[in-house]
Amino acid sequence: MTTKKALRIGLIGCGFMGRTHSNGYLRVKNFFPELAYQPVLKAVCSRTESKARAFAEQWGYESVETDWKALIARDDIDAVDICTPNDKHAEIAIAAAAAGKMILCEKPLARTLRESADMVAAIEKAKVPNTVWYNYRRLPAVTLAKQIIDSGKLGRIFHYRANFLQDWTINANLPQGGEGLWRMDADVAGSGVLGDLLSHCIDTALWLNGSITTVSAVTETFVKERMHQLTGKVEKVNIDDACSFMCRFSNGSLGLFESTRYARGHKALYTFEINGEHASIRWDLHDLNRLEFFDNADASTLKGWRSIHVTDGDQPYMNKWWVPGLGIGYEHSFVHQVADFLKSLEDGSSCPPTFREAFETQKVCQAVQDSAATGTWKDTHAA
Ligand code: 4PW
Repeated sequence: MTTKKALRIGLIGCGFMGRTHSNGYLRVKNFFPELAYQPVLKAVCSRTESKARAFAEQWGYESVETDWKALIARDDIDAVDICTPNDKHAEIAIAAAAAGKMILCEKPLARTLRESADMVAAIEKAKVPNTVWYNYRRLPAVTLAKQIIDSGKLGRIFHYRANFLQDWTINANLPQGGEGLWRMDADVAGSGVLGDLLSHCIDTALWLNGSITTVSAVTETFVKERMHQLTGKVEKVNIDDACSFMCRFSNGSLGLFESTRYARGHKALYTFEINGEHASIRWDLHDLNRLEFFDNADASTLKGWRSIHVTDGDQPYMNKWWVPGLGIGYEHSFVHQVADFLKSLEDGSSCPPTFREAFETQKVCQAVQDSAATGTWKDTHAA
């Protein structure tokens, strides 16, 4: 007999992100036993019933729906988790908010700034708990970076540098659109690497280093036409295959961001480096339990980059897992986000980034898009 309060989840979409979130819901109770709420996997929704049924069986959902509106209408769902392709985020979130459901929305918030603004308005009108799954914030080493920066150890910050590199779309014969390839279709995704990859870098940067004021960007689409899986025709490719931008932060530091799906040899390399007056920090997703730290206050004979293996119980989230020296992985960032969301329900706090906070990332993305289109610097507040 559990004394926990149930948070009844309705998951919409059962792709890659549906799996990462479901895994988070399933594991949280074992590692965060103190939480008052416990997720109950009530229903999963996919347009294809056989897919929903197979997913429900694999992950333990009690029931299936094939129409997301039916899922939202159910009285036995407390929270709607949006894991659909980006073109459905706004419509579902606005309807779910109107139905009084809590919402956990996969990133990016939406395809456009307009859609994002409507989502923020809907959720704030409904006053329902909400969060956006920018999961990398909740890797222990990234959270430790936040703690170090907030403690003032870096002093004045001069530079923020981030990359997100992949190589899976180099093949010119790869089709666009439809099952598994909607990220290649601008009508569905809204953008290419900007929304898919750089949005992560922007979210982390805003969290660690504060707001971005102006941007100057370039984008490129290396393969101009691809077969569209749904129409069977060769169609123009409208996503950005690569996107780089430089920017100014409101704290006076300069930023440099690059993302591409054409960096041969890189599968998902997310890195950032921050250079301050007194110290620097760098992090690499491929070695995600490690934070590198250079402190100019060290004795001159000992000065050098420290390699901090972030596995100690005193470090963020790590007292929940194994014993010092034993690392955790990508999946745990989602477990942590579930845990933080459940905690926020207990104490009435928010679980960042909320829709309102993720809207700031959308503003930067819009300014980047506008800058690349016009070849001029753009203010993010004008976006
Ligand atoms: O959100 C991103 C995805 O769309 C992920 O963090 C990495 O890049 C892995 O897949 C894509």
